[in-house]
This record gives sequence, structure tokens and C-alpha cells, in this order.
Amino acid sequence: NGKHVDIAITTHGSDWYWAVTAVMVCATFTFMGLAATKPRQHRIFHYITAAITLVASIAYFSMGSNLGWTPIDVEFLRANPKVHGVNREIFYVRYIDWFITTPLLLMDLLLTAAMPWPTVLYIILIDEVMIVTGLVGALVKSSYKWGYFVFGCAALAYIVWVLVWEARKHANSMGPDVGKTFLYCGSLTAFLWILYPIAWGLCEGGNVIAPDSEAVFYGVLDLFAKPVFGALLIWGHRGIDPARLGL
Ligand code: RET
Repeated sequence: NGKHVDIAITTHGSDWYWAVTAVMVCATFTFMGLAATKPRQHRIFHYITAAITLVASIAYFSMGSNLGWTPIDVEFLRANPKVHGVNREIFYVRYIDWFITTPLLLMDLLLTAAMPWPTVLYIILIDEVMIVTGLVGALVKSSYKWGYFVFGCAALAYIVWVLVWEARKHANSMGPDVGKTFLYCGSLTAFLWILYPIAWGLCEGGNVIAPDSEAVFYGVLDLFAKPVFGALLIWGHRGIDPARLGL
């Protein structure tokens, strides 16, 4: 009904969110099942990756149930009153998911590259800066939100630089199988992660696209960044003994 479109707030959970929930749940069981086929010392990447899709399952369950959001006044909406309104549905639950899962994704990658633990820790701290600035920016009601966005983008630029340069070189020095696994998973990550701030600018930031479109945009990104990434990573590790990586 037209009224709901006007204020851009859905009153029921979307089927798309439930579809993504189902994929995340299946991926979690698959990664856990694969872990069970390995000796315990060979399970670290299965565990990290299953934890990522488990957390995503709960986040998508929340969004499918139309929970985990709050209406935020948006100033930038007057141009197109059909899509834009006084409020926008802001799914803060995404950021709770990302706060837990993006460090785990970085651990998957940086442990594959056998990076020293101070580097892993520091990248995770910078990643938390990125997610928290994104959340605060999404909740801010004025154009100051773009200030937070700039801090978040600077954090992402540093993370991408470490992945495509330092960690890639380090992975290559660990042998061609490690180098290849890192190249595939790291490139996928660098490419996908750059699309998140673009989605943010069109959704939480500029309110250019409606929350239903946001669901599809972030949903496709999350499917590639978590289950597809995870399958690729675990496949890449099939012949690699974690002991070689110091794990
Ligand atoms: C925000 C807004 C602030 C600026 C930047 C962002 C980047 C977010 C990223 C999120 C990645 C999420 C993943 C989820 C797992 O499926 C917070 C949107 C740079 C890179 C990979």
C-alpha cells in the first residue's frame, strides 16, 4: 500500500531476507560438517568460517522478522518524496553482525597469509573503527554523518592496502598453494568490501534507494563475502597443513 512506500518503512519481513537466512544456515552446517571430517588440528579455518555464517544467520533471521532496525530522520530525502520520507528504516543489526564477522573474515585471510599476530590485531582494531563509524554515521540525523563515513573509508583504504600488498607478498612467500588461496580470497574480499561503502552511501547515507533495494544490494554482497568466500577459502586450504602457517 502506497502509504508504506511513501515513508519507506516496510511493515513485514521480506522473503529475500529469509532466503539469505536459509543460505547462511545451510553454509554453517556445511562448514561444521566439513570440520568434523578433519582432525582437530586442521579445523581452525572451518571454525572461523562457520562462526561467520552462524552470526550472519542470526542477523538475517532478525531482519527477516523485521527486527533490528530503528527509524532515523533523514534530511536528504526531499528530492524524491516517493522513495524518500521523513524516516528511513536503519538496520543497526547489520553492524552488530559486521562487528563480529568482519574481524573473523580478516582472521581467515591474515592467518592464511601467516601474518604476525600484532599485524592481525592492529588490522582488526582498524576494522572495528570502520564498522563503528559506519554505525554512528547511519544513526546521525544531519550531514555530519558524512564525516563518520570519511573516517570509515580511510580505515577501509588501510585494510585494503595491507591485504593487496603486505599480506599478499607474505602469503606468496609461504608457498604457491598458500599464495594462490590468498590471491583468490583476498581479491574477492578487496573487491567486495569496496562496494559496501557505495551501498552505504546509497542507503543509510544518501537515502537514494529504498530499503527493499538495500536488502538486495547488501544481501548479494553478504552472500559473496561470507558463504562464497568461505567455500573458496576452505577449498583452498584442503592441502595446506595449518602447522605450516604457525597455527
Ligand atoms: C561502512 C560505512 C562507513 C565506511 C565504510 C563501510 C564499510 C563496510 C564494510 C563492510 C563489510 C562487511 C562484510 C560483511 C560480511 O558479510 C561501515 C559501510 C568503508 C567493508 C564483509
